[in-house]
Amino acid sequence: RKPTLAVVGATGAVGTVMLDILSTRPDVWGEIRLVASARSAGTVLQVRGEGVEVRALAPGVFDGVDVAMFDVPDEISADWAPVAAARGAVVVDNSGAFRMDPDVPLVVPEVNPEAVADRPKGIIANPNCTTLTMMAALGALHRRWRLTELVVASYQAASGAGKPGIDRLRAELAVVAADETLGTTSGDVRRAVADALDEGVDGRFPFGAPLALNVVPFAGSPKDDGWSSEELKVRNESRKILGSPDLKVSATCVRVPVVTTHSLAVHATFAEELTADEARAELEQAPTVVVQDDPATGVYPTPADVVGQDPTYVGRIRQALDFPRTLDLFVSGDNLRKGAALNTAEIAELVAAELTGRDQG
Ligand code: 2RA
Repeated sequence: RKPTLAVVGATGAVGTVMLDILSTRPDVWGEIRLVASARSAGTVLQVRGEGVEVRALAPGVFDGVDVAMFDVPDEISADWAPVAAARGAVVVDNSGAFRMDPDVPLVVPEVNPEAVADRPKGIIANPNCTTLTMMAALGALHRRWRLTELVVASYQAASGAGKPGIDRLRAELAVVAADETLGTTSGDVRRAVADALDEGVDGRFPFGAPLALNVVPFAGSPKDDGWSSEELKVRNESRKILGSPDLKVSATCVRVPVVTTHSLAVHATFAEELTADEARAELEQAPTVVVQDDPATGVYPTPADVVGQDPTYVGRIRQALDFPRTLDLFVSGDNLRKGAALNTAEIAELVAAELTGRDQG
């Protein structure tokens, strides 16, 4: 029997990509149930070429479900993932609610697939998209040279904030495209966006400042000592996924006016000396990593090219001039695919293989 899958949060930005992924990957699922808030119940969405009616989130929707993928806000996962698990589903959760719970594995299939099996709560967590964007590449390098220090700056797309984030960026872009004088004097973009969109009073812009014609050196919510939630997630989650509790990590998370695809500038230090050529060769062997690295001819990853693709793209691989065990590199990955839906689907497929094997055994 093929396992039954529930997709909770089927109508969101990640949920929409998930339905596409489920329609194009090898089909390991029997029934696929779509679940969302009561507001979306009754909507019919296409998955695997068929219309499926969305059900309202309620305990009964998990009856008979083998695997439940959640892509909903933290507080909804916190309440409902245990409900699904109690009814017998293995939950793969893409919220931040359980990622650092010691009884919940945090899984990137290229790095720590074995962790899937150790899930005392019946819940497996999917990492934050910013961390995930670099994990396939860093995992490959870590296996060979052991990562000891990681300094990153992120370039995060608007869709990290879901559909509202995409809508907001497009609305701001429409405002600035209409006036070619904008971007020439201090505060002109801020005033134009605030006036046109009527909600951007100082300090209340959804991204903290206008995102069109701008970059915003903050992503996530404020935490102690000036850090953002995103920056702390990069640190904590990288340590957990790589199994390196002492890994030194420092991150600066920045929002850029890109619709989808996060990038990171990575400064990674290893226990062993390595050259850029050795690292490039290692990354070329990694099945889900694509190396695009010939800057002299303009070959490097950019979000506009990477969006919609499954692999992690890596370029600008350099040996840091003053640091013999350190590489500098640039990574781009679609934050809705590998950064969210795809990694969740891959984890769910590992569970499906385990359940199917158990049935056969
Ligand atoms: C963001 N990483 O980019 C977050 C979403 N999970 O906003």
